[in-house]
Amino acid sequence: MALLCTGRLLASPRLAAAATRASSWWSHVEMGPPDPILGVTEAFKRDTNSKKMNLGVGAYRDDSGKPYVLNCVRKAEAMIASKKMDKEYLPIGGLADFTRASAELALGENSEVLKSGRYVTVQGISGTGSLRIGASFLQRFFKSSRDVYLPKPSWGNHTPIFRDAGLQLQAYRYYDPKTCSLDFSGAMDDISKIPEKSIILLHACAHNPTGVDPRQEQWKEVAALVKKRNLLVYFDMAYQGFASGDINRDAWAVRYFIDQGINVLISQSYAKNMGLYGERAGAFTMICSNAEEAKRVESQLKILIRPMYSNPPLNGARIASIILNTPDIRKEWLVEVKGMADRIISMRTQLVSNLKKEGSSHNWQHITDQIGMFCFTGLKPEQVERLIKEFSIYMTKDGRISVAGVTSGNVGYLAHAIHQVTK
Ligand code: PGU
Repeated sequence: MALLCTGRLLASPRLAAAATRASSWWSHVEMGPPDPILGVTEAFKRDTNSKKMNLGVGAYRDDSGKPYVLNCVRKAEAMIASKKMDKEYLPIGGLADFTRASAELALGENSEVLKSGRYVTVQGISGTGSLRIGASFLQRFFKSSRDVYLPKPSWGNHTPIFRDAGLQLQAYRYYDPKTCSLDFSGAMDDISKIPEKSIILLHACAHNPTGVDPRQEQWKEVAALVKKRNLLVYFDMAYQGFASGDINRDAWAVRYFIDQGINVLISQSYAKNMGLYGERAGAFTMICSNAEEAKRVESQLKILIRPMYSNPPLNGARIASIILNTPDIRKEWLVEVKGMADRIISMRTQLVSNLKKEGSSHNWQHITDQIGMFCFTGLKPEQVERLIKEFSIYMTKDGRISVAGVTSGNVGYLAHAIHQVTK
């Protein structure tokens, strides 16, 4: 009180503010940096240039640059509205029709795991929340190690997700900036040295941020190695269908590992492949040794979830569940996923041909070789800075662009700008 009174009497507003700060509970709280990915959108929104482009966040846009709501989603929403469904709490583990269909989507219809029931799937708050459930479960029950090995580089949020859950982050080589492609021998070498019974995170497909995935023969070698090293495998599958346009092809690695007897953990997201970003629909699956073990694990997952958010949100899971479980709508969804993946692939080709037209002599082949939502351009931080400042083209500092934000209307402008900063 005395301090506050002094603050009011001070002549300079700056001193008064400092005095008020000193008297606060939170005077020690420092200003944090903006988020490396979502902060890009904030900066983009402030820009008034009519040519501005947001290639930061991985969110799909149609060819006129607009957010795209899938037709199958509109249909599912109409069904929900017409049935006048209630708004009761979901069970702690989420909507059963949704979790069952999610497991089936990841594992494949004929999976032995589904038949034997040796798995548990709970609904999560999209991909991020699902990863966090897994991280917390590992923190509580994985006794042999605290270490999680991430590919270098990985999605920026992986580090705080695992760190905040109380685990320690380590890395294995993954990407070779010299060739803009997979450093397969580096990855194998590093993985072979990971202490036994550690945790390794793998991107199931469409690796973020590099757009570089192992080929099937390479995946086989990785599977043999992690089995030999007895590593716990955690798959982040945020882009099923988005890499190749085919949900089964994109789940190949996950299914192969399971076929090899590797009991993996899987996080899934419907943000990208159903365009349900803000609905926060996702799932977390653990493959167990048998159905009885799965029941025990499930009971503990529920105990873990209950004090975090009690039970998950209803609407997105309902939408996804209708899409996955209604044959006609599911068919339409598969066509739409392929449409999104194909548009991205065609933008990659157009970007390269426009760069050639501009007269760029660099080798841009990696733009078309890479897959999924992102292209890891190889642009240096100072070139990224110039693209933002001089051209209002926003992207993350590491030179990643979300190809989903490129359209036939702006690909020419993008190529021109990239050429200007790289020539
Ligand atoms: N895992 C990976 C590999 C991702 O790229 C993302 C999203 C997620 C999980 C989580 O997505 P959910 O929205 O929680 O389902 N990454 C995008 C979106 C923006 C962000 O960073 O959250 C990106 O631009 O990298």
